[in-house]
Amino acid sequence: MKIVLESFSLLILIFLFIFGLDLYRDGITNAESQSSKTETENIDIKLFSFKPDMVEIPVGTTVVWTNSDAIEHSVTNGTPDKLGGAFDSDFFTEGQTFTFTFDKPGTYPYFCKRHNSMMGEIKVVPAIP
Ligand SMILES: [Cu+2]
Repeated sequence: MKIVLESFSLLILIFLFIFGLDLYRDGITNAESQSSKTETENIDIKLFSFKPDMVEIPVGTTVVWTNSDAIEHSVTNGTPDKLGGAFDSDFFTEGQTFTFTFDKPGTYPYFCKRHNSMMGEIKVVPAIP
């Protein structure tokens, strides 16, 4: 009888341990996915292109461009024919970043002033309550 009771309590302990661990993991995953979606968006500049080149973000998001090319690029709002004027990083080089926070919904095309074939677009949508 004693052995049966002991194995039973051991089973409960194992069950609680596994279940508790899962809840703990879920909590961490949720916190991570929320913060990365609502606060910052990272764009890599590599091999003369913006990766990803099309991004949709909720209003208030900060976008961080990181130059991974050993050459200077810019992140300039608008198109080579018509500047947008909302942001312009000017030239920055390998390892440097440019950061901009989008406070107004809208579509923001951008390009590199030195390599006009480099183009991207930020679509800013109203925040989801
Ligand atoms: Cu460039």
